Amino acid sequence: AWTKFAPQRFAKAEDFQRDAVRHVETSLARSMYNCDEAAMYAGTALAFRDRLVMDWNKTQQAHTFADQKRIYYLSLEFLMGRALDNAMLNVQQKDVAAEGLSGLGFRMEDIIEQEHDAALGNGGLGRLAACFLDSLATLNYPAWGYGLRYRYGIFKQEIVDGYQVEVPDYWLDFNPWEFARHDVTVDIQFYGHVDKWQDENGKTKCSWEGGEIVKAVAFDVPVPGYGTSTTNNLRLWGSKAASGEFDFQKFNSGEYESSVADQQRAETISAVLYPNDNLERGKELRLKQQYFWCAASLSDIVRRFKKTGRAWKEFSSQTAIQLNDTHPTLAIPELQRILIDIEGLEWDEAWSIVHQTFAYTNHTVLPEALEKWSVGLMQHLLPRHLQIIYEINLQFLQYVERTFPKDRDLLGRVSIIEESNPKMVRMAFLAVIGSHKVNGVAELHSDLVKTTILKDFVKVYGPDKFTNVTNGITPRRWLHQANPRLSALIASKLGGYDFLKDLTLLNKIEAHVDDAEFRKEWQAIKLANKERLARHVHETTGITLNPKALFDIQVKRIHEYKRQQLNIFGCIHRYLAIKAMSAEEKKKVVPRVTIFGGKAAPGYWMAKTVIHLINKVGDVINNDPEVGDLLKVVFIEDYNVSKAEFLVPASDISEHISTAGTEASGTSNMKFVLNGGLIIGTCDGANIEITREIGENNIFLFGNLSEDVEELRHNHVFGTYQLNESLAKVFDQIQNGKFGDASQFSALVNAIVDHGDFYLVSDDFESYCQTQDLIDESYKNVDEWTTKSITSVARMGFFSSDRCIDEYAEVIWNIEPVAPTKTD
Ligand code: 26M
Repeated sequence: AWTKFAPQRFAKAEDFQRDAVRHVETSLARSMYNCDEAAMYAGTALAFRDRLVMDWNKTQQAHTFADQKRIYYLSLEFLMGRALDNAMLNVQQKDVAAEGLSGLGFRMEDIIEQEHDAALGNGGLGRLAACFLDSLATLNYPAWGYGLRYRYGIFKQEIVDGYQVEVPDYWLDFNPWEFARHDVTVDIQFYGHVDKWQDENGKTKCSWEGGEIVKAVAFDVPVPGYGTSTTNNLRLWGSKAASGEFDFQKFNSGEYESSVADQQRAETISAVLYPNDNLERGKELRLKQQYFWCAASLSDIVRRFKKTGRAWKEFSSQTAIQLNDTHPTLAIPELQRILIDIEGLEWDEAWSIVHQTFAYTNHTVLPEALEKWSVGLMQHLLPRHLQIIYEINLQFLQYVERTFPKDRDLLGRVSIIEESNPKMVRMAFLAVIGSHKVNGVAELHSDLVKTTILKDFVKVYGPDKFTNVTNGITPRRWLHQANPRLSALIASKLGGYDFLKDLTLLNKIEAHVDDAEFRKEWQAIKLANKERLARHVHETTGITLNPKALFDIQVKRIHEYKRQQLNIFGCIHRYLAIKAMSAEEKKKVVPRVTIFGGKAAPGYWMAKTVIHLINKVGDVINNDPEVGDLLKVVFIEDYNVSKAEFLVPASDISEHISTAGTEASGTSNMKFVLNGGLIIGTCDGANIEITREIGENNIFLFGNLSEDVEELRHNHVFGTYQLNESLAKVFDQIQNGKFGDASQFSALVNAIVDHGDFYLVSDDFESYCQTQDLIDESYKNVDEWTTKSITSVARMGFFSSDRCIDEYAEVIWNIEPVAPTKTD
């Protein structure tokens, strides 16, 4: 009976207008005579939020009623981007809203632009979590995400004189998408000590006493699926002081200031996202964040389970918890602690529940990214957890010793505790031991996990514990939302938008590859997307781009292993070649625009130097009249999800050129190909599977293979190699001051010339440049290029995050969807 109050689907534009205007006038207390784009954004968001909320409530009720196994995705990062456009498209009402807005005198694009990105993540790992939430809801899985409600997301990047400057990203001024649940709180303990005693049966018991308490407050964000009423929940925890507004004790005794300071200290826990990508630095506040979030989430999950009245032995058949990298590994000893110290289970029974509940996804094999925490710090912050970790380790090592009695070294190699000075807790090992499945994110990566960092664990557990789930991306955001015209063209050939729910249907467009009209529209869409990007570049940098030029894009975090330096050295090489050409020769050159974007971690000097060099090289090339349109080099400031949405559809070529064996998967490679761009890439991460799907004629691969990397590095260390000649000429120019003060770039050059060229830039340079030449040749043949583009898109169905989530559901979680409730 209550459903009659539910907001109705907007049958016509007027229905939407009525709700949006009502929100502007009542929720915002603004007159429509004084309604700017920001206010209209708010009204629109609130009108759609009303709809989402009804579906969300019904979904949660239905999931409680179904009482099936749930999946909890624990991630310190959710790189959600904007929500409004996605919400309108997922409930399939964007057209109605666009008509309504236009009737009120607004343009849809301008309204969408008002929204601040939710940038609670660094890069690939955080965006993957966001794609997974979209797929989980779309596929009707009963799933919750758990994360932290950072007050500051990833910093905003400004480029000043060619240098990166970091500016805080305060994003919570107006956020209509979150609901503060001030009644859903958890007390989180830190520090203190462990008391040990005998209970009435003579059993030894432990309890964690003293220390300090911080309160976790839940903030819930609705996650709508596409074309379904299922709306899942993303729960983000914010921290605040435990005693509420003030510690009255302190307040009354005149310690006003210290009471305020306590409060601020508590709020610091969820204040800021650590801006490192693939680098671990061992900061105490980061460990506090991790425990705060794990403990709050686990308490919430256990509370929900206990409400069902089921026995503990059913916990792992009702609950799957996925660990997004090792960041939530403390959830393992935390659940064990809850079960034995608080719920009174025996160790063995508790441990079998824990181990059946968790699964761990590894996202990197880079040694500097593997999490380790000093035993001293853990002892101080989480004394009971350290004890439990030691006990887990003891039992594990006893098992290893029994099973492999002759291999004494093995014990030291697999121990959770690294016997270094100081001693360290190896989080990846704890995650492996506490999980029933471990997966990598692309085939090559999953193999490398098994043969390098977790080799000994394959010996201990056998190979079946380790598996691969190749990453995917949501076609809703990365095709339909980012490239509506391409999505519409595909729909026109496929007789509708079913492909957005089953991306393998894309293969049906291959039948139209020779259809002249279709090809013409395909090309026109790419050109229009490039024109839009060119407008953005002109407005933000003053640089004029020729939209007919070959657009070459590399956007991702700046990191030595991703080798933006290879790309910029390649640009210099191309520039030198153009400078040496006659007027006749220049006529044959394919004009090219090379676009970079990405953030460097604030403390990563080498990465910041790469950004500086890109900007300086751009200054020289873009202002050289002898070059003109033949080459432009552009750095896009503050690359983020929203910028990706217009960059990805505008590329002819994108670069995925990591040293083989270093990029676990990559996901932007999938986004670019899905939008009709071709790629230049190494045999690394998901590039390999993309090649297998689309065919090797449709991708430009180059460079050394992963299996040869070790030996090549050896050659550098022992001086048995020669710096590539073309690269040497590039370095000459840099060192001559062609791009400004040479000393600024010496570290970058020396890393290659003097310090072993760890990422093998020199070894791959020749092959990289040759492949770029091949790309130019291929681009000249418009027909051939268009065929490659269409064929590639047709074969990208495999890379939907829906396929990926279905694999997790079947192989790792053993969970089934819940039928959605009817809408309206
Ligand atoms: C560590 C310590 C302190 C602060 C942050 C970190 C940290 C943050 C992110 C460490 C690693 C982080 O992410 C690793 C990552 O993003 N890996 C990427 O995961 C993607 C999704 O699976 C893959 O596609 C990328 O190849 C992989 O680099």
